[in-house]
Amino acid sequence: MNMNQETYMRRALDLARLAEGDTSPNPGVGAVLVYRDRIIGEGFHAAYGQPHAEVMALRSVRPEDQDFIPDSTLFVTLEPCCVYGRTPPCTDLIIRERIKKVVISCLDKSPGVNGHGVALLRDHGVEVIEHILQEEGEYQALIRNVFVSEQRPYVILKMAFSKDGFVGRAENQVNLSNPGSWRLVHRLRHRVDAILVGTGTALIDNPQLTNRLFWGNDPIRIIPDFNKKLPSDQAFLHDKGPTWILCHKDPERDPPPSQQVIYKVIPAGTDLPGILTYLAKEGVTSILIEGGPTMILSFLESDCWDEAILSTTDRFLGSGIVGPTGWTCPQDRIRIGTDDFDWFRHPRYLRKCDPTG
Ligand code: AOF
Ligand code: ZN
Repeated sequence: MNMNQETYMRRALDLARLAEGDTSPNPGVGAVLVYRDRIIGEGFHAAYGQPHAEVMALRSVRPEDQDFIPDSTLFVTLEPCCVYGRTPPCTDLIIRERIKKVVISCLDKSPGVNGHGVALLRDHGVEVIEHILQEEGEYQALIRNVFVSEQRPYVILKMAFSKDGFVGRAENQVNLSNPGSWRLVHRLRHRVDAILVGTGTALIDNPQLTNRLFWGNDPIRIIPDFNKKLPSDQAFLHDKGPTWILCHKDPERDPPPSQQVIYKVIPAGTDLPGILTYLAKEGVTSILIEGGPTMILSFLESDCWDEAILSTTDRFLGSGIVGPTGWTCPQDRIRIGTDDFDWFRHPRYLRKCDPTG
């Protein structure tokens, strides 16, 4: 592996991450233009509908470096697009600028791209090097690639455990994380399009489910309420954020309590994968499942998840609802004050996992 290629791709990945949560339904993408071991341009896709990373990188080149563009190498975290979306194809730009070498991390599985961007560049004599920091690049593009190739949202499970393995009490709300951790949770909320909780959690916690401690948008709150359990004074039915209530066809249902609340009718008997397919059709590319345990368990049992973030606080509850067990091989662990956060990826994404290691 060429170390320089990795170094520049790492920079491109850093740039891509700057717009985390802002680019949906696009992935975050970064690009770096290098002439003789010197970065002469860099950029990232900042928001959906805004110019792509390649465009931003080329726009950033100073006048005195413009002549070097054709002899530079363009590092992009994702295969350049070759289709007209909200913006023109980046492959056209690369060919027009006569750039001879492009290095990418992974493919864009979007319809019409998925290898065609690479092929088109090669057909025009551009040398394309693939798979540089592929694992990191694939993770960066994963929400987009799962959404377009599996027609379902990317699913992140989030749960908080007490030190003795409980996730809460059936009858009342218990806070199982410290204020420092809340910010991380709000950052997660910013990362996704939507957040889903069961009616049990909604009733016990009466949560707001907004992103108040991190910048950026609020996710859509989604609550499956097939048995009409939600009282109309629920907090999230009355603030300014968007809320979707999933229900079966019910002509007697009261009108939505506010303009931001939308009823989404799902046929009775639709299973969890079917609900996810429905949400993808409604444009939801990623969803954070914040509980409660029954909801999380149903995602685990249906094998409908991609990532799980579990926090464990130093508090003992002594009794309560036992959380799902059997989590081994966290991919990462961070500590925020008294809370440990373990980050798991679904085994399908892991090369190997040694529970004893
Ligand atoms: C790139 N560079 O920075 C991004 C790409 O609707 P549009 O115009 O934003 O285009 C959507 C397509 O571009 C789709 O295939 C998406 O995955 C890709 N995103 N591609 O070359 C970028 N953000
Ligand atoms: Zn593009």
